[in-house]
Parts: sequence; C-alpha cells; structure tokens
Amino acid sequence: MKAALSSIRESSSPENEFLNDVLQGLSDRQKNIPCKYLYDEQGSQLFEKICNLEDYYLMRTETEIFNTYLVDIGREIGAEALLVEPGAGNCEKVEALLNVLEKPSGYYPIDISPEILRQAEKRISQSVSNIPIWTEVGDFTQSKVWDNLTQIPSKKRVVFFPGSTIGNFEPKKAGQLLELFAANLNEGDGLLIGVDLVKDSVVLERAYHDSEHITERFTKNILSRINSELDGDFDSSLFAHRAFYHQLRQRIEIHLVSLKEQSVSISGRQIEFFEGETIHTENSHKYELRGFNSLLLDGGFKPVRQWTDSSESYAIYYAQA
Ligand code: AVI
Repeated sequence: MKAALSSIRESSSPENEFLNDVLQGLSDRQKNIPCKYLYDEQGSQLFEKICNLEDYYLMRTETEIFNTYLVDIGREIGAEALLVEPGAGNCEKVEALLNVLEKPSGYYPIDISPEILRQAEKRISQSVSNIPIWTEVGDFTQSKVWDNLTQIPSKKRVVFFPGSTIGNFEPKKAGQLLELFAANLNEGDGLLIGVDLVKDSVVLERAYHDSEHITERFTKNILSRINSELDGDFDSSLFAHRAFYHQLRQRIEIHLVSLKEQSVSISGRQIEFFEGETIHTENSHKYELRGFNSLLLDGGFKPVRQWTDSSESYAIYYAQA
C-alpha cells in the first residue's frame, strides 16, 4: 500500500513584484529581466522540451551519472534522511533517489508553483511507498520560505539541488544561496548538487541556441508573459534570441536583441530600445571541478564526493554542512 502525509502552506509574495522587477530591470543600463520569470506554465513546459533536446546535453548527462552511481550516492547520503528539494521540477531524479535510500524520513519540495507541487506530491506518493511529503510554496531564495522546515522531524536533512540550477546564479549569489541552504541544515547534514562543467564553447552554445529553436521560444515567452500579465505590447518578432559563451566569466549569456529602434509599453510605461540593444535574460555559469569545490567551501559546505560522466562534462557533488 502506498501512502503519503502532506500539507501545503502558502508563503505570500508582494503582488506587484513581477511588475517592479521588470520595470527596474528594463531601466538598468544593461536592460535585464530576472530569469526566475521565465518559468510560468508555458515556460516550464518549454523547459521540459529543452531537457529532451539532442543539443541540450545537461539533463541527459546528469541522468546518466545518476543511473550509474545511484546506489553509491544513496549510500553516501545514508539512512533516515529527509530530502529537501528547492525548485522541485518534474521529480524524476528524486523519485529514483528516494527509492534507493535506506528508510528516507520524508520529502520536502519547495517551489513557486502550487501546481508543480501538487503534481510532485501525487507522483512521489504513487511511486515511493509510505513516504511522508510536506510541500512548501515560495521562492526558495527567500530565507522565510525555509522557516517551516524546522518543524519537520528528521534525523538528517539533505538538500537536493540537481539540474545545474546553481549555474543560473552569479557566483556571489550562488555562494549566498549555498549559505542559505547551510543555515537551514545541522552539522553533518548534506547537500547533493548537480553542476555543469566548462567545456568547448561550440558545444555550450549549441545547447542554448538549439537547432529546433525551443530555447528561443523559451526566452521569448518572457515577452508574452509581460504582455498578458503586465499589459505589455512587445512584438516578439522584433527581438532575436542570442546565446554566447563568455570565456572570461565562464558563462553562457542569453539576450534578446532589439531588431530595430522601438518603444514598448508596459502597464502604461514606455520603454525605449535602440536597434541592437539587448535585454539580458539569463546566465548559465559553468564551473571547473576545483572552482566548484571552492564555491562549496565558501558557501559553508565540505565537499565529500563527486561523480562525473566519462568526459567530465557534468558533475554531481555530495557535500556536508
Ligand atoms: C535551469 N537551468 C539549469 C537551465 C540552464 O541550462 O541554465 C536553464 C536554461 N535556459 C535555457 N536553456 C536552459
């Protein structure tokens, strides 16, 4: 028999945060929009499509590492762990992990989308026997969203952060995010984290400028979202998707390039673009193994083990708080 305990708690966020962030970002010298806004329902569906693209090697490679070392990873985590997953996504990996762990004490996904959490809860309760599930709605980068975790009984907490999401944060912010994770763990608790590694720029750029143009649709979806939610009038055909690898910063940068001089209205405010001006929508940082070890140490974690694919294209780390 399969059973699940659950409760959904709402963490409120300012109603007009999206509008404020967009107007603020578009008034910066380098126009930008925070990448968290890429993930409405349509954006999340497009991101799932990206994950299955031939050109986008990240998910495939991470899954390969998981499949190869799952038992080993499970042994490293140990018995009676509560798995905490910030940004739960489609749960495929946590499902396999929960099934290999010795007597896991529960699953605690945190996500901005109540719908994603409902799906996660349904899926995990069907596929993992007798696992208590607590879901938390909110932005996992906000410390208050973690407050309820202290009420959940567990011998050991392990933050599970796959998918190289850490790469979407600038290194300083990535360090602060790791500090936030560490602040919500006790000494000896764990962090299991996936990260994309530095590699040939042609391979990297192809992953973010795919031949099927799904990444372009994913990026431009932010403009449709502004149109529908913030009363905007972007014409997405007047912007081009650009993704390039910045060697010095070791990151893919994604921009939308204005194809002509134009003026766009958002909630009654006019935003001017000159031809060739860009909106910076996303960074995806790539790490060297040594560099990521340092980031973990700076964030308050002691690296314990790491697993990579044969060409060292991607890594999964286990670290202790
Ligand atoms: C979620 N994150 C790890 C993806 C990445 O590779 O940086 C987001 C993405 N953006 C475009 N393609 C994928």
